[in-house]
Amino acid sequence: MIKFVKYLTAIALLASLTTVADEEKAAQCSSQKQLTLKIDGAACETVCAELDKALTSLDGVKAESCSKSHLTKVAYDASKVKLEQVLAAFKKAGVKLEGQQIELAVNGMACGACSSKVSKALTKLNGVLNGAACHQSKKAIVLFDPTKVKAEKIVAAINSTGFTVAEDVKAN
Ligand SMILES: [Cu+2]
Repeated sequence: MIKFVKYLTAIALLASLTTVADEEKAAQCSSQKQLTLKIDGAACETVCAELDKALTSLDGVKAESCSKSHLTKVAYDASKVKLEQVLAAFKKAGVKLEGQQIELAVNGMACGACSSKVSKALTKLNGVLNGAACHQSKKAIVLFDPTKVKAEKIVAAINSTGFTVAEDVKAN
């Protein structure tokens, strides 16, 4: 009988633990952000490692830099750290940050004229450093300054051309 009671207590405890874990997960979802940042083409493996160290020293930040693609993938908790702090870590590590990069799936582009229409709309935007759409891959790759323009505005610019972004970018 005692064993049975212990068993029940364990289940109750387990149930309450799962609830806490779920709540934590929900909170993480709302403040968890992911960024892909383009870095200086001169950054070698050692520099990338230094950069990752500077980034992960921040509370709630995970980072992985690739010295081949020159992209740094950063995941951070916006309730613990601000974007400005993330960007400051690049300065601290002595790495020139070219901008934030997003890849968007765009519906409706059928030929080169379509993709150049999208590309034009992108490069016209203030804060966009480079925007290129391709009708073959049906994608637009945009490099921008995240302190000047938001991903939502980039999506709106694409949608204004008559072609539509197929995904939600709120996570960016
Ligand atoms: Cu076309």
